[in-house]
Amino acid sequence: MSSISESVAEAQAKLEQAQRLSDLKEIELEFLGKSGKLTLLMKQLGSLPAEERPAFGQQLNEAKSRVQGLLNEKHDAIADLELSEIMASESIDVTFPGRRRAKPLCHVLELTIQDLKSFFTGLGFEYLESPDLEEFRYNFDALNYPPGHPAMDDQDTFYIDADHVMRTQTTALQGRVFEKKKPPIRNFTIGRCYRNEAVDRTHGHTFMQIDAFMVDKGVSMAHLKGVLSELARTLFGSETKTRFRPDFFPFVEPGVDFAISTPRFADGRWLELGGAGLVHPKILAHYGIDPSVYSGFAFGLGVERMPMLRYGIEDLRHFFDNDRRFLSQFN
Ligand code: FA5
Repeated sequence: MSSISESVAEAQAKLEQAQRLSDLKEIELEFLGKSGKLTLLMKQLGSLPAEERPAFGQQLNEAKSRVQGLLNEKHDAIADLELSEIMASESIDVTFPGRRRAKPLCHVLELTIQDLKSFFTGLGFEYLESPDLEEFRYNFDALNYPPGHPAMDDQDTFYIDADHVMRTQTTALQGRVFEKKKPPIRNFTIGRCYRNEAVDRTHGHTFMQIDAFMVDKGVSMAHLKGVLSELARTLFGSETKTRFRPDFFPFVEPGVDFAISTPRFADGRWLELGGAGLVHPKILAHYGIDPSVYSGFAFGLGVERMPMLRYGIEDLRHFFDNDRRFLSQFN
C-alpha cells in the first residue's frame, strides 16, 4: 500500500522540478508507461488476499489519475511557456526588405516574332502554323523536288520514318494551304526548322524561319520586292538597301536570294536573309490553280539572322543558352 503513495509523492516531486515538455514525457513513462512504476504495482494485485484486492485496486486507480492530472496541469503551463519562447526567438521583422524576384524577360527571338507578326498581319497576311514533324510529301514532293533531287542534300534532316521528317523549311506550309484554299491567298508562318548541319556561329541544327506567300491575279516580282524591301526598312531602318540575285529553289521560278545592306552594321556589307521567288507554275497547276490566270510570290527567311544583324549578336548559340545576362539586354 505504502508503495502507491510513495510513487505518487515521487512523481509529484519530479513534476515540480520539470522544466520542458520532454521532461514530462519521461515522467509519464516512468510512472504510467507500460513498465511504469504504477503500472507494475497493478501486477501485485493477484498476489494479495482476495479481501484486500478491491481497496488496493481503487487506491491504485486514484493514484494513476492523480499523477495523470498533475501531468496535464504541468503540461499546459510548460506548453504556454515554450510557445512564448518560440514567439520571442522567431519574431518576424515586417520592415525587413524582401528578396527581389527576377523580372520575367521576353526572349529576343520572341520579340522579333512579334515584330514580324504585326508587320505581315498589317499587310493582310493571315498567320498559320504547320507541324514541326512534317510529312515528307509536304516538305519535299509538294515543293516540286523530283525524287532523289540533289537540292534535298542541302537540307539533310532528321528522318523519323520513310514518310516523316523534322521539317527543313517552313515552306512546307504551302502544300497544306494550296490543298484547301483557292486564290486570293495570303499566308505566313513562323516556326522551327531542323537540319543535319554542322553547328557554328551562324548555323544551328534547329533554327527558325518565316515563310510567306501570296497568290492572286497579276502577282509579280515587283510585289515580292516591294514587300521584302518594306520589311527590311521596318526591321533595320529606312536607309536599308535590298539586293535580289538569281538563285535556285525547285519551288520558285524565277528564284532569288535576298540580302540587305545598311551602314548601321557590318560596314554596309551585303547580308543574306533568305530565299524568294515566284511560285513555280507547276505547283499552282498541280493544285488546280490555273497558272495562266494566277501567279504568286513566296519567300523564306532565317529569323535568328534578324536580331543578330539588328543588335550585333555574333553567335546564334546565345539564343539557346538562356543566360539572363544576354537576354536582359533586349528588354
Ligand atoms: C530555304 O529554306 C527556302 N525554303 C527559302 C525559300 C522560301 C525560297 C520560299 C524561295 C521561296 P535556305 O535553305 O536558303 O532556303 O534557308 C533560308 C534561310 O534560313 C537562310 O538564308 C538562313 O537565314 C536561314 N537558315 C538556313 N539554314 C540555317 C541554319 N542551319 N541555321 C540558321 N539559319 C539557317
